[in-house]
Amino acid sequence: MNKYKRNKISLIGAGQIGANLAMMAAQKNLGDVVMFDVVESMPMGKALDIHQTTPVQGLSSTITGTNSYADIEGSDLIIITAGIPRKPGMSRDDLLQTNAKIMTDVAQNVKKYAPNAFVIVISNPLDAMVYLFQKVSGMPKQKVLGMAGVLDAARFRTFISMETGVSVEDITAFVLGGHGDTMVPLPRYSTVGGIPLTEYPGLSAEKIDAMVKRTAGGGGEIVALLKTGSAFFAPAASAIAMAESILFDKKRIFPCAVYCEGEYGYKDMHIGLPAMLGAEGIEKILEVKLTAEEKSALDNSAKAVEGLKEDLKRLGFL
Ligand code: TXD
Repeated sequence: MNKYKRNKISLIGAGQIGANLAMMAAQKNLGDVVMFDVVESMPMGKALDIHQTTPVQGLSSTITGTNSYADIEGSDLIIITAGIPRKPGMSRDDLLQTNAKIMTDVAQNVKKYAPNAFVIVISNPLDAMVYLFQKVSGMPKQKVLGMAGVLDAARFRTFISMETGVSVEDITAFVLGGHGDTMVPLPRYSTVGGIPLTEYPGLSAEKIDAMVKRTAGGGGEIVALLKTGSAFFAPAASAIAMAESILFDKKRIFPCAVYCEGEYGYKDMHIGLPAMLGAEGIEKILEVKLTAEEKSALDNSAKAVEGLKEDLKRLGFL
């Protein structure tokens, strides 16, 4: 096979995040893009529109839309955003049931048409959906991962930059745990120009605490401002950074929802941990020392994720 052949990237779900993924994948020259959605002809419309930006942007990727899973055949990478948002009056169980049904269908089709692909799941509730995808598809654990931590860390980095005035380029952030308000942003392992946040001159513990809280509620803040839907630009950019690290074997370290086999004491679950992403997918999971307080916050987050897994069992999906 020609190793210079373009990658095929299929997006399952062509909604808000899906459309931005298509645009960014083309802009980053990741490969040719296929947009799949169950809504009739909509992905074809969005794909054609995005394809028509390529002559103007000077890009060579093709972008096609489809309502047929057969068109994702042979994909190198799949990014899943399929799902429905919580509607007024809908219980958590109703939402979980609906999205779990969608994810089961997606997993069966991805396994059928693109069993060798890397898979990045974005759909919520994230940690449960990536776990379900892996169980239903049976695809290799090191090739199936969830996007949440990159976004949460990006939010933390943005807030640190807003507070210190330092460019986001010189800021790193470390976030562990499940996606949601139990996530664990770790100031001790976050840096400004290489200086741990906790040592940064003039930054009080109160200010750090406020940024940690704002990060944990970062998704809700945007939902409240938008009034309809949830964040889509930064989530798309985050998944694209993960995709780039895998497809170009960059070996970057990102917080990702990964399958645990004893790391940090967790087994048979997906939760956000720092991972090295390269040509093999998840090439390494880093275990760092945590204080008793940090570990108990992570345990609390793991408990919430475990709860979702139990719900999936109770509802008959596992
Ligand atoms: O950090 C994170 N992981 C997240 C997750 C950050 C932000 C948003 N996050 C979640 O991503 C959000 O809660 C949703 O579950 C997904 C997708 O968000 P998006 O904003 O793109 O939602 P849309 O615009 O509603 O798009 C979802 C699309 C929509 O076009 C549906 O028609 C489609 O999913 N859909 C399906 N596609 C394929 N197959 C099936 N069965 C299907 N059902 C619905």
